Amino acid sequence: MKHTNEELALILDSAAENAKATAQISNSQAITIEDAYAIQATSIAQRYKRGEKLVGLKLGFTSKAKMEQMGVHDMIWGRLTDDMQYQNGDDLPKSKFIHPRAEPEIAFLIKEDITKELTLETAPNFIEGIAGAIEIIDSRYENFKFSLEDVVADNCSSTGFVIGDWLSPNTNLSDLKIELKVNGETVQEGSSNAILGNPWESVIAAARLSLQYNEPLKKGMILLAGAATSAVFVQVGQTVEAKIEGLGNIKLDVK
Ligand code: OOG
Ligand code: MG
Repeated sequence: MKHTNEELALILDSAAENAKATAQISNSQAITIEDAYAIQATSIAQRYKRGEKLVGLKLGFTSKAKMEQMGVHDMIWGRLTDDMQYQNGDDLPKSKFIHPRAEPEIAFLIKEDITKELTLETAPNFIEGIAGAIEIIDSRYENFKFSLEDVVADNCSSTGFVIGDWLSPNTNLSDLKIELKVNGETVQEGSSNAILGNPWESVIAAARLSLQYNEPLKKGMILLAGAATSAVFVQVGQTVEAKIEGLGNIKLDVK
């Protein structure tokens, strides 16, 4: 059966709210990338109606590791709300999610509203802080499988994130060792350079996309640059930790 974009948005929102997987849209109907971003916006509007606030944006598929793991080869962006944020060391209640995965991230804190495209030279002027982070992704689709359009419509699997201590925007981001640990054991390893060659390129890309899609990156908002490594499924009883050279450790206990 074919659905309207509005109907698809409501299906995805309710899959997220009830932690119950839904069928991939692309299994039954073709949508364009424009449809997918419109569905994402309508679906997130349901969260706003429930009182959630937009606190940031995220990029996806900025590294080869992620593109290869998920079989999707274009950069995507999604929205982060206050309800998705956890504090470092928090418990992560697995029952709120369908099949959550964790991935190590680098986060930027926006210092000034970004109203124009940026370059490697100008981007630092718009950044207040840099931090290590973990993103929890939870595709609303069965078996965590999707096309590019499917995942964009599903707000790029966004479901949770936790940010470490904010450090100076002058903090070195070049070739930092990034590890994801489960119960103290390293399960994924990569370099910050895996993120578009330089994580600052994510700030530039996010500025461009936010202007293109008219979702401004404003002072105080968070940007997740996209994972440098593949994501791992998390299970109850695990401690999941991101260790990012120079940016510290970020941890969640899956309960
Ligand atoms: C989509 C989200 C991708 C990243 O950091 O690349 C993403 C997914 O893998 O489910 O957040
Ligand atoms: Mg991510």
